[in-house]
Amino acid sequence: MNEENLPLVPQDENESSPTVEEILPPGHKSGYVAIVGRPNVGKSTLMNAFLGEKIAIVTPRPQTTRTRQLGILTTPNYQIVFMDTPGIMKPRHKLDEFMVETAVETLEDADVILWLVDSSVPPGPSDREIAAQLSAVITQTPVILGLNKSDLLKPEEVIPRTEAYRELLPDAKWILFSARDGLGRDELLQMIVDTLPEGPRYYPADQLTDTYTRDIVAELIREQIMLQLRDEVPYGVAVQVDEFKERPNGTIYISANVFVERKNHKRILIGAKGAQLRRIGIAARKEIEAFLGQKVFLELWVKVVPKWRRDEKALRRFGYSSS
Ligand SMILES: Nc1nc2c(ncn2[C@@H]2O[C@H](COP(=O)(O)OP(=O)(O)O)[C@@H](O)[C@H]2O)c(=O)[nH]1
Ligand SMILES: [Mg+2]
Repeated sequence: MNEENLPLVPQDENESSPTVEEILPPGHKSGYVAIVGRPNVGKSTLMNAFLGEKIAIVTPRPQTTRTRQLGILTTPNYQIVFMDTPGIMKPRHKLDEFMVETAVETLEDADVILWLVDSSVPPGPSDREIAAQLSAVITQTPVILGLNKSDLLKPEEVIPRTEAYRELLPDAKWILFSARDGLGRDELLQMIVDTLPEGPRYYPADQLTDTYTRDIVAELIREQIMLQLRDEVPYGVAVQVDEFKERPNGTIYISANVFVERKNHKRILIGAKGAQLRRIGIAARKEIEAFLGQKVFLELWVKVVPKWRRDEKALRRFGYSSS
């Protein structure tokens, strides 16, 4: 723990003291930062890197993130509430619509918008569309253009690529950085802090997210499914944890349902003699144990819900609905 993360008010260990008034330094800054951009530019990677914890799942596949997820970074001088969002793209079904709506609504709640792009490739049509949307809000909400994946850029590409993106939104502050390597990341964080308004802490200093532990566990299972299954199958998967119990020996027993859209997807997920599901379960269990810091016993049940991505009721049940 570095000095910056030390609690400001020394806490008496024997006393949980919610009544103690928080003393914040003068000029304390705070606010909501929406991380937006097309799928796969590194939004979730960056949020996890800022928090130093894996709150949001990350895979090389587009459209991994489905809901808005908070990541709260508290230091003595500021509190940033990052809002990781699904990528903005053309919707093909109700789940996509929900994902895009989520991302767009998040813009309205933001004090600062962090627009991420993948600097290793030239701007594409979705980057242009997002830029057009942002140019309508930049007069009210400051936008920072974060050119991510600088580690993949050749030196001679730096200037033309940077200019190609900057042209899309000339009024935005910008920075080239790498979420993965960390180059430029601290400078980006400083840029965000400089842009934030003065304000109070919105969340307790030790709170990292508002997502329930069991929902993060479900996401960690879905992450392994995204990583281990090919083609379309993982996009039709939803995961729900339905039992989460600590046993007397300290092991956590978790039972989760994995919903798929078709019978043949269920067969693929389970694999020959259950081998595929077992691999997914083992990998997910390791991730969950790292996250919880406890031993985990994980059971997965695969169930078919035909066409759930187009079904309002099923979407609500799986938490992919705003109403
Ligand atoms: N080379 C490189 N890859 C990155 C960087 N940031 C993210 N990635 C990779 O890009 C892919 C998508 O990342 P993710 O955070 O899921 O993107 P999101 O869809 O925008 O949330 C993953 O494979 C990441 O490991 C970076 O700075 N450099
Ligand atoms: Mg993501």
